[in-house]
Amino acid sequence: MRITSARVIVCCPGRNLVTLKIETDDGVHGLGDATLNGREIAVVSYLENHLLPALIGRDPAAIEDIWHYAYLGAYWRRGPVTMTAIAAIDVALWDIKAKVAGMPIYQMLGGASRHRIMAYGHAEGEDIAACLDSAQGFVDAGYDAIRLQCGLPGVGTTYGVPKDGQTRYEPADADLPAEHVWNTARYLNQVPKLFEQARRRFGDDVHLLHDVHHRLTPIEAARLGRDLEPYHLFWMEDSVPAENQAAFAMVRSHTTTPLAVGEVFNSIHDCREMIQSGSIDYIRTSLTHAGGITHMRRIAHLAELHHVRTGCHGATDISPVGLAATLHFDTWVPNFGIQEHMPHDDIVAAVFPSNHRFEAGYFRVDDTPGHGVDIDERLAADYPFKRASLPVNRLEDGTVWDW
Ligand code: EZ4
Ligand code: CO
Repeated sequence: MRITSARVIVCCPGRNLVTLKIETDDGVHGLGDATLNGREIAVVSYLENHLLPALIGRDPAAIEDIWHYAYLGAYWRRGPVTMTAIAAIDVALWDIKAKVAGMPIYQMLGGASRHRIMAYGHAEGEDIAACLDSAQGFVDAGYDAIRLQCGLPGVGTTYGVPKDGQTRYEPADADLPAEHVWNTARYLNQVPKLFEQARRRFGDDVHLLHDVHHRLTPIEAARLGRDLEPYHLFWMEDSVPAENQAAFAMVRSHTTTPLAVGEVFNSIHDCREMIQSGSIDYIRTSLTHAGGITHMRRIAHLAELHHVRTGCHGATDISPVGLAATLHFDTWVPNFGIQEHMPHDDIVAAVFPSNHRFEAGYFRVDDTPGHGVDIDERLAADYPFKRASLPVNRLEDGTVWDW
């Protein structure tokens, strides 16, 4: 069996999504997600100009060999663009291998460790009351885990809070970056109040999560972790920027609030030190941005040795193809923790037909051979690429800050 074609399909059914399609002389094809939110065309170019021409004529079954050919063959290692491009190839090849075997991908990995996948929903609101009302909807729908994000008094919109008149903060839709304002002191005072009220309203049985989105220094994160301890969070995510992995050991030494990190990582080397030092509880690397199934397995195995569980990134910039591959990984991975979930719009679901089910806060993976998602290329062509940028954050004095 040989690869006969490999091409990239870019579409924007409400948000930009990049898909790699690999075809073979047997007529079997595989799909991989190559979406890097706000930097989509960099990955398209990397694939089209550098990686795809070298795939033609190769045996699609040689996944490890092709992975290392792309990774070592670049000479220039790692980075989100490279690792997203490699992930797209990896997932498309796993899709082909599993289709040829007549099995869902999770069976190829070693079989199911669980029959359903716990996911957390995103409750959002301009203020605490609006966020709690949003969370009530998830409680009523049967979710066992909810992420809470709310706006800050007098600060305008911020990460995780819906834009005026909309129900969700995603997707990025500004041609050039919107600018937000950030105030750490108000944030540190607001978040514990949000969780205090959430526990009072929803009781102890629901898992509550929060995403700091990299905006604190280590000692500020330590304070927030401590202040949140009475409300028993499932996790506090991305509390500090993680270029300095040792910062997490410092946060860890001050608080028992569980720590999650990793959606912006793209390789095992980005999290090795913090996993091995016992500084985190959940690793959030996404299969789409960290080298696909082949590399995520390595991260999960390292994590398992150190009591770290997975909590894969699953915002809507992970396409239905990337999400499906993640669901197979989640079904197999022994040290599963939780899966992030934001529903894709109906039009995205129409472009990417799939039988995976989501009900009352849990995914159930479908047994179609491969990862189980296809693309309607004719429909995709009706939604051409539109440049879209993530926002930029500034302090009130104008200093650029983490968003
Ligand atoms: O901001 O995926 O935990 N989820 C997140 C996401 C990220 C987006 C960026 O593209 O932090 O909402
Ligand atoms: Co996050």
